[in-house]
Amino acid sequence: MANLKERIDAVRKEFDEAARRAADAKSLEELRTAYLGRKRGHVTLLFEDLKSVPAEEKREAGRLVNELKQSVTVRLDAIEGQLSSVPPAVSAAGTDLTLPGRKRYVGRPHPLTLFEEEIERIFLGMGFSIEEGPEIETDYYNFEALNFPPHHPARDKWDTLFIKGDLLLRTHTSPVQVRVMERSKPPIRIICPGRVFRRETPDPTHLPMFMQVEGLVIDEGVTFAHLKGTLEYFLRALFGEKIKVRFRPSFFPFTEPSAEVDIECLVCSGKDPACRVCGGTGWKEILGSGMVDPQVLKNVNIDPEKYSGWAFGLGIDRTAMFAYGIPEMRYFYENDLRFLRQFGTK
Ligand code: 2NL
Repeated sequence: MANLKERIDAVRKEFDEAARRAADAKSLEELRTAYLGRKRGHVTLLFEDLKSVPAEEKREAGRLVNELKQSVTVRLDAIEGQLSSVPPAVSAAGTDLTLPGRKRYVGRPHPLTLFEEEIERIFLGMGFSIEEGPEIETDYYNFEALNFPPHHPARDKWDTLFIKGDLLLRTHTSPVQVRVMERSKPPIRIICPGRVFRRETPDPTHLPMFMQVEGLVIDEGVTFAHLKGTLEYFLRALFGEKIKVRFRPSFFPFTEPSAEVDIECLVCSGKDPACRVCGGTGWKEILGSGMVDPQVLKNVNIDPEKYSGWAFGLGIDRTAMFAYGIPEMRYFYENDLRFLRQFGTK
């Protein structure tokens, strides 16, 4: 009997230690089998040993073994309850499962891309096609073909970064139009969107790199009336049917006559003499345009006696700033998601 008591105590001690290490369902099940298993469980075997205990001590010995079985069962059930009700805060791999998940953000087009596509949609609807070309150009395509003689002071307004020899960063997308005129026959109806570069000190409305779209129409019998009608239609499609549009005489080396086109100030409608956007004039310049200079047509072997055309140029960044009421051109290029997320579909 003393022998059996010692073994009961030893089994209890071993079980207590093993129970402290049982951390998952698998080790719990192994523990249950090891102690309560029908044939070879440590507790089960103690019941076998009862048979050899003298009759007068059987009662007390039976009580002790039953008590052990009871406490082992209760402890195993308690561990099982804990494992199923409270998920561990830190998984086996060391991940803290109580932390909030990481949200995935869906990308969307850049606001300048959206605005460019809006402009493209309007011109595509009028039968124009879209052309692209290199950002690194030669002096010929960027200046000479467009009627800027070498060293002419008119080039100062379009100063840029020269790369090597006569390679430079294009100051407008006109060289794309020159290339199209060289390789195709009228009628031509194209727009050329893209990145352009100029020597500028950055400020809220100027950057040395920005986006431009130019357009060109060449055919027989094309007049200034076509220029006016098409650009008015475009501006109404972009800014709304009711917008007021005006044409002012201007000068560009590659068009004659030339005109700048203004729309009424969307911010103050001409009512604020101190308006930051229009300077109190009530008008905002949106684009430059004109009839293609006959010399430019000659340069690309199009006969100016037979054909005529008109062209325009518009800054995508500055027009998008005006359309959306953005005070800083740099916002477009800082990649701050708080700014970018405000545009396009949610
Ligand atoms: C402006 C003015 C303009 C053009 C661009 C052009 C292109 C060829 C021939 C003739 Cl190939 N003209 N482009 C014409 C007038 C104005 O842009 O202020 N842009 C922001």
